[in-house]
Amino acid sequence: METVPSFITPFDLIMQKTSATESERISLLLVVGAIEQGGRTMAALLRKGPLLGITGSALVKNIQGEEVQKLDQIGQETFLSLFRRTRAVRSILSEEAEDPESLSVEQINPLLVAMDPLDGSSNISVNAPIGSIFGVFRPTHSDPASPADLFLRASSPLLSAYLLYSVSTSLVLSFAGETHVFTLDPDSGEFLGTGVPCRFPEKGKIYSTNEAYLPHWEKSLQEYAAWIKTERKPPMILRYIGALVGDFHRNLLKGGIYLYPAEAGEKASGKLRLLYEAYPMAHIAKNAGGIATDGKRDILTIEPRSLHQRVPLVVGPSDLVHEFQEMTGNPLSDI
Ligand code: P6P
Repeated sequence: METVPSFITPFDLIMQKTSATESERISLLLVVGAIEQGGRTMAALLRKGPLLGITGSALVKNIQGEEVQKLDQIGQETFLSLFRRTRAVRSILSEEAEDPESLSVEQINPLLVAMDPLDGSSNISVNAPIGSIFGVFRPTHSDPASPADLFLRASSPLLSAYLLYSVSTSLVLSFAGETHVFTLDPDSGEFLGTGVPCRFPEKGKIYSTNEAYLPHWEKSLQEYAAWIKTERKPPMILRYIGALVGDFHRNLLKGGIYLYPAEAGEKASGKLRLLYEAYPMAHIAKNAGGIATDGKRDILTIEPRSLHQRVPLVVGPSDLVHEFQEMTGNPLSDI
């Protein structure tokens, strides 16, 4: 008789771990439930996007000065309303809004959520992979800190997640020292995973970066980019989707390093945001046997100075990140 594979759900993962207090676990379940529901909603909208006339530009710029896509706004409103309904989120920081939004709470241990509701939205109009990224933090102070202070005092994420809208819809969750991959069953609406923690493969050969900017990189990075294609044994191959979640996910499953370095000029601090892109991806990577740095330090040791602070991002399996750090003169001896 054919054995049916046994799957777990994100609910099972949260319930299995004892690293959270009972009340905090309830808040986590509510927040993860909101992420799942938002994933189902966005996946359904993206599948029909071109037919609904929602894949284009909203003809406005966000606080980052970036052109907003209609689905960026839809993603923002979708996740915001779902988190609001949990009554378990004290404040939300989003790439799409300058200031955090404070929400009414009923749970004893409410949480903080930092999110990029739709990352890589320039891929929407060409039907290429995009994602949503979430960092869930425990408020470190019960005093009436300002919403901004709550995030600036946040420690490492309690739970991190991303949704990848692609051939299938994946939900990757990192919690209590493990990273797990779940896949949306479009028929049942459930996100199902094997229960086996996901780990980066070693000796990966993929690097992901936009080499168009190479002339603006520091010399040591230009030399690294040349070395990995010529003298390194084996040489590396370039794969780049233009959406962090898509590039990271392929690298997580096949073994690869993602690089978005600082550049001379307007990207002197890099492009990606610390609180709702670099932190979550660093947390997910760490619990999958990887590391994220800003080229010099572990991302998770960087204290945020501002809500939308940008950082250079190097993230991937430990062996490839250590190799990068060695080759660019910043060895990571202690991590
Ligand atoms: P570029 C998307 O805008 C994003 O923030 C990441 O998802 C992606 O990896 C990067 O920027 C792409 O940037 O400059 O190569 O288009």
